[in-house]
Amino acid sequence: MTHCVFLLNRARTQDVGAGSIFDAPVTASDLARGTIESTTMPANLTQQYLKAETAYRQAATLAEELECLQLMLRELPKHKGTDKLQAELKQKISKTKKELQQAPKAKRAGFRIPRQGAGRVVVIGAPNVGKSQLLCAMTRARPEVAPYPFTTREPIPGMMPWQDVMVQMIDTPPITPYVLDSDTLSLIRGADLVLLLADLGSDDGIQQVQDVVDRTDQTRTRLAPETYIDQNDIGLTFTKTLLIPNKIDAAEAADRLELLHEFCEFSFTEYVVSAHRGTGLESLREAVFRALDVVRVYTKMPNQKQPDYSRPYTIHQGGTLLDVAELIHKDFVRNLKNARVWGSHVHDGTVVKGDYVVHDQDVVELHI
Ligand SMILES: Nc1nc2c(ncn2[C@@H]2O[C@H](COP(=O)(O)OP(=O)(O)O)[C@@H](O)[C@H]2O)c(=O)[nH]1
Ligand SMILES: [Mg+2]
Repeated sequence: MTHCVFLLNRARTQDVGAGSIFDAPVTASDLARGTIESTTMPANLTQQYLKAETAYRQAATLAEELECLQLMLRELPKHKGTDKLQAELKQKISKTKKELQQAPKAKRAGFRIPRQGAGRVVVIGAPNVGKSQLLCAMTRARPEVAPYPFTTREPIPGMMPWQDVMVQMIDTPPITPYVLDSDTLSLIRGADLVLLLADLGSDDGIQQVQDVVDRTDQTRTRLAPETYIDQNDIGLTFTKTLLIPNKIDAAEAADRLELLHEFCEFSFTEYVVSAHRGTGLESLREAVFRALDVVRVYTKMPNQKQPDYSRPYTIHQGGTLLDVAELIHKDFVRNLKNARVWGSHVHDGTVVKGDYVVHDQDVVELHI
């Protein structure tokens, strides 16, 4: 954990490290379901490995990528089932080292938006589907909305409030069979969730959303109902995606929605909205938060009566008290004796140890 903690160490930013693969290691059942192509035995990757892999996906620089790859190699269980992955990792490490030596410093600086809030959601779609309109409706960001394509040329971040947390939401340039820029791809790769917009306001909407999926399928950054990695091919990632048919207020939108279901065989969960009128946006907000798979934890000092309800820490579902401590300060991790917890799953003030799995909206009082 020493190398990739930069993702988790940003106290008070509610930053979370990764997508839901934390909680669901890729297993033999994924292989059996056929979601992962493989003829070899399952690798049974560990949580530590998957954490490193997620950090790799979200790495902002080549140097970070290299560190994460090296950590992945160290954490990889070494047995027959992981031979191929080991070889690929080693290859990737030496390639990244070379790139690091050659790359002029500016080359990969590229476009970076710092992660903020309980998670990162990236809004994608064909031109004119209403991506910018959705961001305007759900955040205070004001990307330009216009009735012609290619208005948005750069990713634009905003913060979506839901109850007492904020979720980062990013507007992106459009994707067509011919246009898909590398910044958008890396945003998708590092996102906790993708919102794939479909246009119900135009007869071309169905073909366009199919084109977006086909286009990403040609890359190694793909869309899927759940986030996972291909354990036999380290560059290939799948990011959890919700399908958002937009403009349900438009004439003939309901008919187009039926056609969409008939022609596109997507397995994404769907939320139908009108970004313009606001229809369906409340359900979407909640779905976005739930899809992040995080829990909120409030902390309180031993001498305080009330916890600080204004700024919950967010960590992945299944995370422990130690994970919370890590967000606060590394000294808390080292010196944690025990904690008292108030919440829906325990009696008030129950004394627990660091391995206690926190639940949404627990209040914790850490003792060091
Ligand atoms: N009827 C209707 N029009 C919308 C809706 N959302 C966006 N639009 C319109 O669709 C056009 C493109 O929107 P924009 O957000 O710029 O699309 P982008 O290119 O995907 O960012 C604009 O004229 C918007 O007013 C909606 O929910 N209903
Ligand atoms: Mg736009």
